[in-house]
Amino acid sequence: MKVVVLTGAGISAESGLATFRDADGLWEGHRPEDVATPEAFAYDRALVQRFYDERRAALARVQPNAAHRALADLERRLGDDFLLVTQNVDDLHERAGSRRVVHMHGRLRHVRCEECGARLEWEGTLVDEPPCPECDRPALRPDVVWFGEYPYGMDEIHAAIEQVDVFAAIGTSGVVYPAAGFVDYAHAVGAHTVALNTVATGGDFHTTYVGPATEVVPRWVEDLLAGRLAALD
Ligand code: BV8
Repeated sequence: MKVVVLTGAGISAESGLATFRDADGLWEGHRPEDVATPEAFAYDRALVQRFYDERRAALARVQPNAAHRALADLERRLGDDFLLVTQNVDDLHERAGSRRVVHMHGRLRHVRCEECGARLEWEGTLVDEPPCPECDRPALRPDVVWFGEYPYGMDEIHAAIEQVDVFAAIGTSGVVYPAAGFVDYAHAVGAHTVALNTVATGGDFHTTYVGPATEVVPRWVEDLLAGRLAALD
């Protein structure tokens, strides 16, 4: 049984990280178009660098939750038949033990050099415009995918969904594309689709678990594995 899980900001909400849309459309007090586009970066580089510096620093103050851990357990049980695709730029999936993670919108603890293209792990700040360790020029930006930029891992994601039996979307409002379109692709290949969210989201899923991720994700993993074991009888 091949499983693909897509996670969004909602899976990290109970760890204390702000979701993208719950705070009445403001994101840490900013409108997304003012901080998460190349135009915003060109217009006010320091504001955008500071926005990501603050979110990168916040990672040190939060921990993975039971939902992140349940997905790491599922990966250990399914191995290569499991792929975790996340829209999140936090590292909570990895810190919970997930290994096969596609960060389609990039990662907060990574930076990219606009001059030489180097992609590097980064714990510090960027607002002070530090020199790129590879080419020494002050051209580092957050290694995240902004609106209008091409997401990472699309080939790997499409290859996995082509073979998928179960597709689950966890803690995502289904507003941002191309991630929001993955469920349609899963339906087209005959997969069973599941939404896990505090609200019954848009998008037509075969099954919906309504509740906080720390409750419904462990429950869904248990149901899935039990069903899987039954399927092997
Ligand atoms: C692309 C990274 C071409 C940075 C993010 C007009 C002009 C230009 C582009 C477009 C346009 N119209 C449409 C587009 C495409 C655009 C888009 O979709 N725009 C939207 C706003 C309409 N997309 C793009 O530009 C993408 N690139 O299209 O390139 C292309 C086309 C096809 C194929 C390939 C390439 C790039 C989009 C990436 C933008 N970057 N983030 C950063 O994070 O700083 S997006 C940002 O939104 C975050 O990544 C976030 O994860 C993501 C999605 O939001 P969600 O994760 O769903 O979070 P949200 O707050 O919305 O929802 C939280 C959910 O959790 C809610 O449902 C809530 O009920 C639930 N919840 C809350 N608490 C809990 C919970 N659930 C469970 N338990 C809880 N406790």
